[in-house]
Amino acid sequence: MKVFTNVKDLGDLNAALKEAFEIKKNRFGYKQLGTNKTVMLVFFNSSLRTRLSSQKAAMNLGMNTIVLDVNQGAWRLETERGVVMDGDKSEHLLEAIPVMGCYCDVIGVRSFARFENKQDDYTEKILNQFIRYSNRPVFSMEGATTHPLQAFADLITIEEYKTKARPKVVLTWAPHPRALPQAVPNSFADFMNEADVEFVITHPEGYELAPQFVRGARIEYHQDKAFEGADFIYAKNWSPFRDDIYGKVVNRDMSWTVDSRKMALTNDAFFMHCLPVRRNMIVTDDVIESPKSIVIPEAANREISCQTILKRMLESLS
Ligand code: AN0
Ligand code: CP
Repeated sequence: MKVFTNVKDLGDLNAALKEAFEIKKNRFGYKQLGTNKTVMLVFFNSSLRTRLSSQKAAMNLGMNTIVLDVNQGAWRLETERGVVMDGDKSEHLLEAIPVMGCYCDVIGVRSFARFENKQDDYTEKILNQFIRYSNRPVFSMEGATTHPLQAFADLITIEEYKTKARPKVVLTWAPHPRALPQAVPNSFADFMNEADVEFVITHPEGYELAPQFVRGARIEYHQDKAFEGADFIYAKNWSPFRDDIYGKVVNRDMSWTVDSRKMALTNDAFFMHCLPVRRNMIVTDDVIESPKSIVIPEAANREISCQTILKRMLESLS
């Protein structure tokens, strides 16, 4: 595997899940693969889970890890070609990326949507430069439009907790004070559309996600109706994709917060969220603390999704 940015990069999804569960049972069984190999984790944005789970996954495989927080200690990077660099940026990505590639075998990149220019975000301007110029396999640790390590971990978690062959999975928008990217819901939809689940998305009008991720999923604008009979509730805030309101907060309707009244409409559903979560905005304390909340095992599976990707990337070296 040379690139991991979306579900298609996994090939056969059932085979990928099988591999993930084998790794979970025997996470130190592949230590030889990573001996004398180095992964570089490049963060343009904050992280708790991705940072820690990726390092743990690399350790399990016997790899060394270098972490670079671009905004802390590195030179400020210019990302636009053709700019006269007479401002505050000392180095260009076009040199920085191949230099980073010299010191490692695999690269992970976190680079969120900037919401300055929709086209720049949706063409993955930063991540694609790493893919093009690093000369190394590159995996997304949340790009501008996708967060595939999260969605793969989410799918692993749903496989573990489901009690029927084809569960109903509902992705619900919920309010948040700041404009958040669409990467998590995009990837969740990307994966759920390929998985054997009944997939429903619910959100206020104006919050429609990009069609290439929604594909054939059912959209239900009435949140209560969407929750009926659900086996999994996956909550997430995102900002609008629509051109005229792209990346803006246009709705903070607290009636969309996931609470126990709404959970009572479901088929005793499990509650999921990628974290970090704002309590009593996205979800009430009692729901996230309930026995049906699986946010912690979901986060634990981030180690497994990342280890599966790193293992495949190591196997593709040489
Ligand atoms: C980010 C997001 O919504 O994309 C990261 C989630 C994994 N969340 C925040 O910035 C709060
Ligand atoms: N879920 C997730 O990616 O969390 P972090 O932003 O803390 O890495």
